[in-house]
Amino acid sequence: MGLTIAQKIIKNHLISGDMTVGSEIALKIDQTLTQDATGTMAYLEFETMGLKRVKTEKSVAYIDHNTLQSGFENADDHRYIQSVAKKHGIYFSRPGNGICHQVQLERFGIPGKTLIGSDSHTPTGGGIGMLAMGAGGLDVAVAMGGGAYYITMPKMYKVNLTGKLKPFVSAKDISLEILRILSVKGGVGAIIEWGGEGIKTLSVPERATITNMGTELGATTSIFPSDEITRQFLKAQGRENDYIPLSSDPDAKYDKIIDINLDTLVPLIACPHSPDNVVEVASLKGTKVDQVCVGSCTNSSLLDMLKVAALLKGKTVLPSVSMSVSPGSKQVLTMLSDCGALSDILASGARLLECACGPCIGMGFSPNSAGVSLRTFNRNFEGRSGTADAGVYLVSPETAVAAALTGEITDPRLLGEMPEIKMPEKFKINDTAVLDPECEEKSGDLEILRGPNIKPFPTSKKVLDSLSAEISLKVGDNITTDHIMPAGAKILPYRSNIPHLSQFCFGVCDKSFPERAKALGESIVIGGANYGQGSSREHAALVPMYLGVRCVITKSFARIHVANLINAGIMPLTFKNPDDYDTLNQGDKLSLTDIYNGMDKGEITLKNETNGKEITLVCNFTERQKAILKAGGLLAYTKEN
Ligand code: MIC
Ligand code: SF4
Repeated sequence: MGLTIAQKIIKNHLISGDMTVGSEIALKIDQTLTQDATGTMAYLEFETMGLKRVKTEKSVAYIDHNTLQSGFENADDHRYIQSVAKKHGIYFSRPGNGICHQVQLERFGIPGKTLIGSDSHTPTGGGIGMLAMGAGGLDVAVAMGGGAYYITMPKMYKVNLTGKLKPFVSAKDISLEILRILSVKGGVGAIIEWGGEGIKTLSVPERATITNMGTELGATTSIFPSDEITRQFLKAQGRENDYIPLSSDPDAKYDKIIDINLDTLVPLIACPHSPDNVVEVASLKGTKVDQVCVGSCTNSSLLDMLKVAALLKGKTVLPSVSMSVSPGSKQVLTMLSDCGALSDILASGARLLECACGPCIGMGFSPNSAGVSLRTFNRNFEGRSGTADAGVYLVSPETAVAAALTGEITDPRLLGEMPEIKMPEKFKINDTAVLDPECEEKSGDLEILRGPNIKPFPTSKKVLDSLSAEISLKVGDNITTDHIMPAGAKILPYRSNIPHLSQFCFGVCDKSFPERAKALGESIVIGGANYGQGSSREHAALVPMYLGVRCVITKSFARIHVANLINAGIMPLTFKNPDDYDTLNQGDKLSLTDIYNGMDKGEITLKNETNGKEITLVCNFTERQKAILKAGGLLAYTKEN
């Protein structure tokens, strides 16, 4: 039987397991990336393994999330990551060099290779034909140490594109269209391959916009073929030697096939507070807009920036709108500046922000009270912007400019003629902001620089044969990691300080949670469907673990989060009958008995001591996952083994 692109890469990297959908497979990982908000923890974990050098082909540590702060915390974290990188054979991308996914695509991504990153948007690399996946920091640490990365063998979906995008409709609208079709749960357990005649009209950065936002579908990853367009991109980056062609076999089998005709696609917009809350831009015509942000790992390529500059040229951003532009990398910013397009952006009144995540993760530029913010980003989860009552909408760069110029949500097709954008044949290459690690002989003498904000890694408890604990919190469907462990300017500097971070846990849902959980000592959290969607941040598991959460029971989980829970020694269980969710309330006392036997059978019985009801919970743990839980988390398990 023929293979899909992803199946071919998996086959080439398979360490153990068989490629039957739903079974656990172990993959060899060629490249890793970390960013600073998850990196400190990942490198602390790597250090506990006691290895001299990383064992990957290339590992890169980026500083892009938490680049500007007051206080020593950030500077200390950056110095720590820089010193670990130098000592252990990791490349270090300095703050200001750009957003990890954009820089990885430009400078390091290689078709056919595997990449895992401690950031959920690592699938951006699928735009260049990589099998690129987001993972928790501990899984990345293990991969850096040469260990395998374990995933559940995904189903294969195919999206066939036909036709060609009309002016003012762009790759972002394709991302929003697939979210409209599949929803934020629709990609769970699947890899999405993009194909069809229509992909020949999409450049690598446009493909990367689509694979980047595939994360919002809950997909394991998304991938494009590596073709002539990929070769051209690598050539323009001075890396033609990294090119290999890659396509699916004509008789490859897919579990689902979706067709999208680019000719008929129109500008789309995702409304608050979910990326799949998608409608046509025209249907919101006239909604007043306060803020417009262009950038993030979704839409910060040179092509995106040149479009924005061309549309803003000779025009003025309305006084009622505050507009920011953050180019994705130093390469993008330099080229934008050299060709004069940056002046067009600045002359329009838009503000230039650093080449970093910035407002996307609530690092400044929060909207005004109850403000409407149109962003070219990938997530509009409640509270993520830093303004609790803001309404964040996700749009293309074209729709962003239309709002900046008119002060309201406006179909960008009303802007007139789309200016022609000419992309350069060669990108400007200057890798001075990527620091090489020290050679192996000299690295032994290097000191690791640790500041006082870096607290020891919290230790978890072993899962025992029985558990009696109270429900400390009950939440609904689609709880994101931004609900569980918020980010933003006030909290991000403490990513390496779990005790401090714990004060903010579940802050979006219930500010009294941390105190209550601490007072209970041990507790259980109840969730709805798709619990833990969004970020790869293992802090959304480590912090609840620190607060004594021993078990999370939900209708279903998001992929990376469930792995993070197991790695942290927290037992993730699901309801056999989802209606049982309604019978549980905060404060109920629950007991789980005969857990070990239950793990083997795949079902554990829960008794609600408060109302006397018995409920069946499902667990499909692999032997490895059972052993990790019984050991008290992946670090303890790794040490034991
Ligand atoms: C995000 O977009 O939510 C982040 C911030 O990039 C996270 C990583 C993190 O929480 O540090 C992600 O997507 O994994
Ligand atoms: Fe950074 Fe936003 Fe991309 Fe996350 S989604 S990596 S915060 S730009």
